[in-house]
Amino acid sequence: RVEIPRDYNAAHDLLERNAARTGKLAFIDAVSGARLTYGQLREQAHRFANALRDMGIAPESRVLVAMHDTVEWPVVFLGSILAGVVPVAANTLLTTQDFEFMLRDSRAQALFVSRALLPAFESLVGKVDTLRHVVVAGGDGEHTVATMVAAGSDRHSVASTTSDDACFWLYSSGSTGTPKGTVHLHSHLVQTAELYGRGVLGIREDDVVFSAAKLFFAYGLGNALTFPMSVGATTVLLPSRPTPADVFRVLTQHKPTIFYGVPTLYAALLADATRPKRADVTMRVCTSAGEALPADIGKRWTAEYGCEILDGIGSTEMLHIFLSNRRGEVRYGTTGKAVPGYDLRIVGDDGRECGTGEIGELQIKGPSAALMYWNNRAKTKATFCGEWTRSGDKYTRDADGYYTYGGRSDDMLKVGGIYVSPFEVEATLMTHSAVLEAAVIGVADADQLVKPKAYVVLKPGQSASEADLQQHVKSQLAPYKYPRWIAFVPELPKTATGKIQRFKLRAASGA
Ligand code: 3SK
Repeated sequence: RVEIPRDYNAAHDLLERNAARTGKLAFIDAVSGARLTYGQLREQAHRFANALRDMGIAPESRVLVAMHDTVEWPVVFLGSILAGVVPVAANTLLTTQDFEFMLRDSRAQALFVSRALLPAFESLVGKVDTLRHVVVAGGDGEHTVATMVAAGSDRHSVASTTSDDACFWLYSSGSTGTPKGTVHLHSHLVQTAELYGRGVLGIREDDVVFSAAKLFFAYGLGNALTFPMSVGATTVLLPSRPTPADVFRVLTQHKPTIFYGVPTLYAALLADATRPKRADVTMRVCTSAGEALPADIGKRWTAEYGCEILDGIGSTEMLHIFLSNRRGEVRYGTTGKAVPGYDLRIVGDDGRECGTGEIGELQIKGPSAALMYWNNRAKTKATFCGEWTRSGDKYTRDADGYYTYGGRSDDMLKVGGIYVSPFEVEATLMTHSAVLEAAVIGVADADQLVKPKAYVVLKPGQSASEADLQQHVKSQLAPYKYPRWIAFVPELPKTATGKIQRFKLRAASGA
C-alpha cells in the first residue's frame, strides 16, 4: 500500500511524476496519429483546468465525459481533477435514455462529448436544466476542447483537494438497468497503480501499453491512463471499436509490450486467419478481465505468442483488479490469487467464511474501494459493508490459494466483459407489440463465453421472427445487450407466485 499525503490531488501527482519527461510520448492515437508528450499533456491539462474555472465550474461540481479514446480524453479527465471538478466518465456505447439518466443523476454542469456522439445528446440539451455547457471533442472552432485549451491560462494552479475528496465517478451497471454513480477518491488511482500496475504487471517506463477496454471502463482507465502515467510509459489509444484487424494493426505497428484484452477479443483474435506471427509482435505480458478466461483460450494464446495472459477480476467498485494470476505462476482456468494489498474472503449463504473448496460470495477489502453509490443509500449499504465490498461473484479457493470463478450470486450476465441486466433486456423485449413475456439467461457459446439468450412467449395470434426481436432490442439498448439466440416457447416456468424460474431455463439449456 502507498502512503498518500492528506493534501493531495491525483491529477497533479500523475502529471508531476512525469514533469522531467517533457519530450516523452505519453499518448498516441492509433487512428489519427495524433501524439501528446508528457510535457504537452501537463500544459494542456493545466490550461483546461483554468478554462473550466473561467467557465464558472466550481470545485466539486460534476462534468460528464462521453468521449472516444483520443488524446483529448486524458486532458479533459486530468484537467477537471486539477480544478477539483469531478469528471464522470460515461460508457460511449449507451443510449440517449442512459445518458439522460446520468446527466440528471450527476447534475453534471458541463458535457464533454465526441463529435460523433453528439446526436445521442442533441435532444437532452435544454431539457436537462443543470447542464450549462456542451463542449465538443474533436476538431476546433467554437465550444471545442481545443479552443478551451488554447484560451485557458498556462498558470499551474491546483485545487486544494485532499486524498479523501471525491475525485471522479464511473457508472456501474445496475441489475435493474439503472446505472449507479460510483464515487472514487483522489487516493484510489495511484493505489491501483502501485498494487496491480507495479505489483502484478511490473509496469516500467519503457513499456508501451495498449488496452482494448476503453478509458471509460475502470479496467481501461487503469490500464491505459493510471498505470502508464504512474511510471512514464506510453499508451496507444484506439478511438474505435477494437476489431481484430485494428488490434492486429496496433500490435504490429506500435509494438505494445503490455496488451490488455477481454476473453471474447482473445477468442476472436485466435479465430482470425490474418493474425500476425509471433515474430511480428512484442508483448511481454497480456491481461484479461471482465469475465472468466476459458483455459483453452489462454493456452492457445500462450502457444501462439509465447506470452502468458494474466486472467484477473476487478470491479468498478474496487476500481481495478484485486484477484489475479501472476507472471510465471499462471494456472489457466483459475483467476489466480489475491493481489497483495487486498484481502479477500469467501462468504457462504449463512454469513460464515467458507473453507477450502467451498463456494460462496467473494468479498474484498482494500484501499481503492469506492466511497458509495451516489444518491443510492440502499444499494450502497447492500454493497459496501464496513471495510468489505461485496462482489456478487461466487468463488472457491483451493489449498494453494488459487481462486476459481463459480458464477454470479444475482442474475447479472457479463457479456464481452460488460454487465448486462437480463431484466432490462426482458423489459425491452416486452415493449414489442407481439411479445407477451420474456426471460433472459446467459448461455455459453462455442468458445465457452456467455451471451444472452431470450425465451419468448408471443401473444395469441401474433408472430415475430428472431431477427425482428433482435433488431427491436438493438434499436433501444446498447448494441452489446441484444439476445444472440431467441427460443419461442408456449410458456415460461414460474413459481406459484408468478416469479420466473430462470434456473430452470438455465438447467434446460445446459448453461
Ligand atoms: O471486469 C473486471 O474484471 C474489471 C477489471 C478491472 C476493473 C474493473 C472491472 C469491472
